[in-house]
Amino acid sequence: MRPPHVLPITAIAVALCATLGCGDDSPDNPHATNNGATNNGATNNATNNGTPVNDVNGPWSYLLVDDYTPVTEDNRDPGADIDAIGLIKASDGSTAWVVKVPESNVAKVGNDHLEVSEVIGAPDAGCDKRHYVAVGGADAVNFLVVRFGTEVGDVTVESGDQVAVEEVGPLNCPDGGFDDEQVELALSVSNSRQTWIALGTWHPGEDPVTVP
Ligand SMILES: [Ca+2]
Ligand SMILES: [Ca+2]
Repeated sequence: MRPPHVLPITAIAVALCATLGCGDDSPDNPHATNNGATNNGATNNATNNGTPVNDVNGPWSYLLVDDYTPVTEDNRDPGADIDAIGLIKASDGSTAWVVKVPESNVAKVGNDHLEVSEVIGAPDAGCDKRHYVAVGGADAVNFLVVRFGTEVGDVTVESGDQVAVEEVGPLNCPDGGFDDEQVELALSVSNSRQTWIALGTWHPGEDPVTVP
């Protein structure tokens, strides 16, 4: 069974800790580390280079996109095919795009679109069938951790903002676009990248996910 590696901030997380191996920063599952011992409700004691950070309350620096898409066989674009991710700011309606992908795990075998930097910037895939990353789907723990920004600097995720994933599957192109899996993504935010706060799931065609 796929581990529930993004957990709400509850006592359940403490109980699950022993099972999930909290504190294990192994590359293939780096975000499965909800360290219950450090989640004291409103006062979150997770640290980043020794500096206390607060994961429970925003603003948050990082967005985690977990790919739960069931993958079909012989697929050269396994899982979600993400062109871009926009952060629509509640403050002024502007959109910040991804500027960094500090952490990821993307399916490598048989994947024609495994370059994670393709998610950086405004949408540019169009009908070209390129300039996106095929994350890999639910066959493994496949994910992207991203930061948003503008030419001015980094932009944080705040309550009321909306996260808009640009997924290229159902493109309306002259050749009919291309078939895609039943894409499902789970979105979470964090500052420490050790504890993740779940925002909810998103499927193509749905409205952007609003940050609570
Ligand atoms: Ca796909
Ligand atoms: Ca792109």
